[in-house]
Amino acid sequence: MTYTVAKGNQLVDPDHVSPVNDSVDLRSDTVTRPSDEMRHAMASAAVGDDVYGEDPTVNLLQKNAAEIFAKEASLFVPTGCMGNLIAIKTWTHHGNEVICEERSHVNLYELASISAIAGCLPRAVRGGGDGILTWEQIHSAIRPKIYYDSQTTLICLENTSNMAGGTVYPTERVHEICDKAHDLGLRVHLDGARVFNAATALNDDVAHMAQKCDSVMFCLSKGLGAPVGSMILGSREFIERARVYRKMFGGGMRQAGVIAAAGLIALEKSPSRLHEDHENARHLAEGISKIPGLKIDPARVRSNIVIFDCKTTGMTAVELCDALHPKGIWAQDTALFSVRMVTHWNVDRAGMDRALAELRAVTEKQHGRSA
Ligand code: TLP
Repeated sequence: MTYTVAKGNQLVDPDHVSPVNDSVDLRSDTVTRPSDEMRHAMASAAVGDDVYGEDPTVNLLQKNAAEIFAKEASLFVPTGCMGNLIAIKTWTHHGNEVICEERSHVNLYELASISAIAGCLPRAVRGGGDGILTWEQIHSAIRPKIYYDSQTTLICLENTSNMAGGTVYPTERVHEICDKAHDLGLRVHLDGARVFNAATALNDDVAHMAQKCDSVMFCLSKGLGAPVGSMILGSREFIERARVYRKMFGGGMRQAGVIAAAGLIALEKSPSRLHEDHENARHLAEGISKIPGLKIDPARVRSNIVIFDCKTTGMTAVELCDALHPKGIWAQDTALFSVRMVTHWNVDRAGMDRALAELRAVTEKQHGRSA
């Protein structure tokens, strides 16, 4: 038996995953499928060997991304995980410490590559309930410059903060952290997997938001809807060093223009529609807050991520997700009693209402059972 698909905490035998074509898949915005426009662009993309720097479509994507972020250069990478790892490896040496938020993706969901490959100690700091770090919290985790202490070299910020529920860093906070970090000779990397969602929530532009960050990673393959790919950005010198690590980690792609073509469309067209996903997320959160047994404060939903507590239903998050699944509603457990639903362009308002109706039905059924 082969196991490939993760559902809840479990691994699912793919032979038993029914092809529910009309399912409302809210497990993540990573599940988005490319638009027809993207598919056509992919079919007709001009390509070359990108390891030789000769793929015109990749080169255009890198140029456009760098312009949008007002950074000197950018690099197309296969995944967000690889982008973060390349940035961390480029800024650090083995034995260094990297400050990050406790629930951050680099700390919890990148298979400990920060230690296993970059050789660094993640210095995980608990932010507030919103997962947004303050300079004071970061400052207190910086190691003194003494030869017998491992040295802090990098701070990783995550915007939006995924596991805190898509929360958003105020831009002034990011600027303050960067200024103070730079005064101490530290670098700041932004895991901006969903930085365009953050920009939408703040009504700010990504160039201003990331102006002082030394490097940025953002994903084309989440809310922006491309099938594959992420970008890293920074100075020309940073990107030249990053290119070496991309190759070392096996990320040197050849005729990658085929996927970069979809990325170009994602970058051009998708940011301006993300507000729809945010409105759907707020609608979903408001509906969830009215379902007995489920807890969420809709006012805290700023972007496309909705995380709610199901403890008082008497079901664990895995049980709740498992009960929803046969009804065609797919959600993701993120802790014992915590369920995540992520809105994206493949699920419309009617899909949100279907998810709400099934959530209500499943929790009422459970209530009847335990009454
Ligand atoms: N996040 C995925 C899961 O891995 C949890 C999701 O469904 O949200 N940074 C952040 C903040 C992310 O949320 C993710 C993916 C990544 C990096 C990694 O991106 P990929 O999946 O492209 O390697």
